[in-house]
Amino acid sequence: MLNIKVIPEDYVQKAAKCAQVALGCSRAAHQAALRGSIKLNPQLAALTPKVRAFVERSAALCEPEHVHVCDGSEAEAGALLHLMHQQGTVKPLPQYDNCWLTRTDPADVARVESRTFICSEHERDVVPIARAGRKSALGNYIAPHDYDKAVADRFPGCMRGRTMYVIPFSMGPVGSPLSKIGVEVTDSPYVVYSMRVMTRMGNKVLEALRKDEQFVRCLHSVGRTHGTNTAGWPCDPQRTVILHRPIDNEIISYGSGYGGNSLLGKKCFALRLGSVLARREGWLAEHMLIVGITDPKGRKRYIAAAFPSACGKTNLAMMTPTLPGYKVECVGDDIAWMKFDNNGVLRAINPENGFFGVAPGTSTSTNPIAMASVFRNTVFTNVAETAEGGVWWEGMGKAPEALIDWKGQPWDPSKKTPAAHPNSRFCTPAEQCPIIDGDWESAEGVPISAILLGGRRPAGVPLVIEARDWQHGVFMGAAMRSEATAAAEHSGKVVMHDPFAMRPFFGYNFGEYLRHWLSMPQAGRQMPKIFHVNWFRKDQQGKFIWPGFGENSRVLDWVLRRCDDEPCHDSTPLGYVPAPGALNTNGLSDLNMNELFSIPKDFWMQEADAIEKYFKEEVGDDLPNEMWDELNKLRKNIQQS
Ligand code: OXD
Ligand code: MN
Repeated sequence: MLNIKVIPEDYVQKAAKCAQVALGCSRAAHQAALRGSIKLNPQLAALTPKVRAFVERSAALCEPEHVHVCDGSEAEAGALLHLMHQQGTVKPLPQYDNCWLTRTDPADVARVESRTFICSEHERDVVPIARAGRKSALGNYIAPHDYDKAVADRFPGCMRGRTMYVIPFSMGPVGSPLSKIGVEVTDSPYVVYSMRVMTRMGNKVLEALRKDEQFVRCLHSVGRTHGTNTAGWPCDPQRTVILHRPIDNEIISYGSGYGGNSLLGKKCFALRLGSVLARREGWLAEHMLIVGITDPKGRKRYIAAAFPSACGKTNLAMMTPTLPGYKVECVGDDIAWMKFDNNGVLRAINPENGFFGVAPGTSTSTNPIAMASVFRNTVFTNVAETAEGGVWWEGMGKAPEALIDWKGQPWDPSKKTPAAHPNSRFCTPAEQCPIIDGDWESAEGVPISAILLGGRRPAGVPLVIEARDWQHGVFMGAAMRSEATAAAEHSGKVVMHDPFAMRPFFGYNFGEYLRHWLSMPQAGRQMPKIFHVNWFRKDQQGKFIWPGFGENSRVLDWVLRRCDDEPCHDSTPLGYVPAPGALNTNGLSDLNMNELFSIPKDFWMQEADAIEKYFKEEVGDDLPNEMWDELNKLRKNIQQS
């Protein structure tokens, strides 16, 4: 749980009062707190009353030197870059057009799941009831009292001497009925600049707020600096905490400037709070890419796909298909908000406006489209720098002679440390993607025909399996597992359970999440088919069996044919797989189809045991019975095979 510092009682009381002032006290009280303490920017007068009250309360708590309301303009973005350059946060990359390099503090390089909490009155709102005596690791709960204390311990005066930026932002196209608005206040110009890429922000959102004043309050500070790169990257890694209080539409993040910890529209809003809103309002907020696929007959369909962080979502979202006649267009690479429309069609929007993609592994052969997107108007974080003022990362191609590594030191390949951090990123406007879909900003969203689930499974799991029906698909999602990646603080090649690729992002009890998914089929709705895919199976020698990347279009071809109900499948104990010859493998040599699709009985008996253990230990009484029914079916099918 939270490591709350022991501090003198009178300080706690003072700070708690201050926090109360900041987070929902009466107007009179916060005005009293403000009196004489900070200079207020005249821009504040233009804010709607609720936004202004939030900004003023935040300012009273954090005591910034200045408050700046972001308009989202080019001029503002230029000024931010200039300031960050002066402060040593970014440096220009002269080899490209308007590209910048940031090196973070080495202690602030990824999402910190262990310090990310959801607050609610009852623990069970957030964490499933696990087997007696064990605490479920699904969902990190914080009680309201500890939440307030965590804020009181960290925020009072934390922005002294800094500017507090106010970022009005929209998740989704401004004005779409599927979009939602947030306001993030932050003391990090890097966050402002990145939010301008990752969301729609500025005056147009303030305008929208004048019509509907509802918004999610996001408070962020990099904290009173205790990092090592204090000039360029202020942060307070020892005391980092990321808090969500869904009942109040509130996110509060302290101590980290990195990605999902600080760009609060992304994981915090679009997934954690989003999943709560989605359940309340009857839609789905998911960790999924969205892609449009046109087949050789010219028919276009869209699919959404859930893979855990750093498992190739961006690659699939921007795939260059090798199958002749196919065309792929990108709607989004990380998050999907999906809702059934009045005609029963599931429609999806990408709530984001940019790509915050993992750089290592991206190359002209793995993802030429990303490579064609990222060398303009991009902030690179923690990649290596070349002598010519360019960037490099592992997997991009041959390493240039002289490199500066992500820590700013000359890189010595003999030391075997990576030149770029494994979770180094590019932050790039989506509109720069050469295959961005014509409808990527469509207000009503794009129609979803199929949902793919998957992960990194080196052993036992076939290339593609179609769920027999929706309930079976929900079970597949609940049972998802994947090798850990560098996107969060986990290390090693351990295979982790990651249901629906949402394990770090559930905003409420996972058992209830499953019930919500199970409630989706309703009269008049056209349910998308659900598939599980695994591009990462290895042979006895540890080599990938399937070539992946553009060749995954062969799997998409089969998926779309199944969406047309073409009888090109065989039934197996796990679900449907391509019938012999149905997966188009023309031109692929040395492909061991038997190994790719084998269903080893011992492996699957163990897998069923692991799923049972996980369900019992992590979800317990909150698991819907339908999931036990599906597990029993799986066991029976495997036993009889
Ligand atoms: C991401 C993640 O940054 O999933 O998208 O960690
Ligand atoms: Mn992600």
